[in-house]
Amino acid sequence: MLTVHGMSASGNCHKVRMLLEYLRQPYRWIETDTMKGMTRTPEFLARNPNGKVPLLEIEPGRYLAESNAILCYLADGTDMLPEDRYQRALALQWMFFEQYSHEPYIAVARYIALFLPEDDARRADLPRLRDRGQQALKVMEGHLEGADWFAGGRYSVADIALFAYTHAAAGGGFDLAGYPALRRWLDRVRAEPGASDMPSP
Ligand SMILES: N[C@@H](CCC(=O)N[C@@H](CS)C(=O)NCC(=O)O)C(=O)O
Repeated sequence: MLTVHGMSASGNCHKVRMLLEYLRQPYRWIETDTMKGMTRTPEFLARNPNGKVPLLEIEPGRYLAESNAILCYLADGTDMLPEDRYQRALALQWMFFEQYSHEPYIAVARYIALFLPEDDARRADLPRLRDRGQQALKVMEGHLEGADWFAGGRYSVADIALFAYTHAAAGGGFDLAGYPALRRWLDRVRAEPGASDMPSP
């Protein structure tokens, strides 16, 4: 059986849970709290030297890290990864966008706002992170004004990747009121099998 080493309050880990639930694939979830140093133990680093979750254990001793790589692996051959070459590349385009232009701002702002003490120096970064995060939300809004989904004309791994931290953006101080197309898309995703909001930390 597949094993996911993940933290329930992490959007990157939530992506994996949502896809496994959509696919109705049995799995075991090992709660791995990064705040308690569980990704920095010698045992965990032997499995993923980068010390991060999610980590998928495909079979004993065979691991895969990086949330969006895990999504592609699990979705291979299913309706969640577009078969068409261009549409599949568009799904990847949005997943790379998520990792480079969205997650580093929206997820990091959420982490600082929700998990770090009030006097933590990293709070000084919040205005810059929120500004850059708004830019990513505007790019998504522009796309969603003309399309229901991000790739392939239907729900796919690209939607799951972007849903993870977008639906939880309020935790980072983002107000989604000014993004009507994006809010309609969040509701479309929520209506898909296996979709769920992340539990509050
Ligand atoms: N690019 C990675 C990012 C993973 C990541 O940053 N994981 C965080 C939790 S959201 C983590 O494990 N942090 C623990 C640490 O850095 O010590 C992915 O998409 O999987």
